[in-house]
Amino acid sequence: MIKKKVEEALNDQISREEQSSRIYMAMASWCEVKGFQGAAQFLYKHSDEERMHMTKLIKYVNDKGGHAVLKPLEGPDSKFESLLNVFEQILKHEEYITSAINSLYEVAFDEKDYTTSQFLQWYIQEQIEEESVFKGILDKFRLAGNEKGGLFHLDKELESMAGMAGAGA
Ligand code: OFO
Repeated sequence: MIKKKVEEALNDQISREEQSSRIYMAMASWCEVKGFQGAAQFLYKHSDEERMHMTKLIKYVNDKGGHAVLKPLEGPDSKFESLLNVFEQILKHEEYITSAINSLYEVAFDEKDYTTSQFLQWYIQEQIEEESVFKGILDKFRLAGNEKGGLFHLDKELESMAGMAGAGA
């Protein structure tokens, strides 16, 4: 049976993953109406991946004898200054998620819940990969900023990343 403290910390992370999914869905929608079709596809896919992160946690909590509970969430922003601003916000958000996952790992470890610590390894690895993907995209923005049609090419590249297995994971 999972300890209450660990269950509560996991439930908080379920909310964060659900909120991540909503944030990226709202960003995808903004990109779509602004004509950034590649970025929209990339972010719709990323939103789906966050939902998968949420579902994986829900199933884990329930499987361990706890009860995964969904909480009310704030509405995400729906307007952005620019495409660059969208991706800057994503990296900031992912850095916040990384620190939340690290704190969650500490709770499980301190409670001597080594099964949950082991389960969370997947999320720790996932955060390393996500931060690296988004840092890479921001590097491309820096390069594209000086080129004519740079944003158009970047949007095309995001479209092809959306089509690759594991892109934006
Ligand atoms: Fe962005 O990885 Fe889950 O939250």
